[in-house]
Amino acid sequence: EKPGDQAESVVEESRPEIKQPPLYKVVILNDDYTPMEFVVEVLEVFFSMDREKATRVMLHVHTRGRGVCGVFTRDIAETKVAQVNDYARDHQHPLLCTLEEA
Ligand code: TYC
Repeated sequence: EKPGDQAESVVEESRPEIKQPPLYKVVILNDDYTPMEFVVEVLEVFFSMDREKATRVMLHVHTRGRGVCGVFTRDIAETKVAQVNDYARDHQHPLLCTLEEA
């Protein structure tokens, strides 16, 4: 063994690992009682939608029963769901948000 052989034998091209974290959809559900205006406000405040998009998503949920508010990593999705559900409860509205694998 020549000097340097051992060190050389363990040198490998390092391939940067690109690990994509699993993503989760935050889904908002329709109900008969939550005011449309409240849902629009929730979409604006918690999902940074402008009024036009928030209104479109709210009407989609109203007519189709459910709709995607956004796609996030697990921690962010869980936080959004908790924030929306807490905010709705605080205002005595039955609005519900859930999390789903993307
Ligand atoms: N269906 C409700 C109403 O008629 C409005 C609504 C829309 C409620 C979307 C929840 O996620 C929802 N007032």
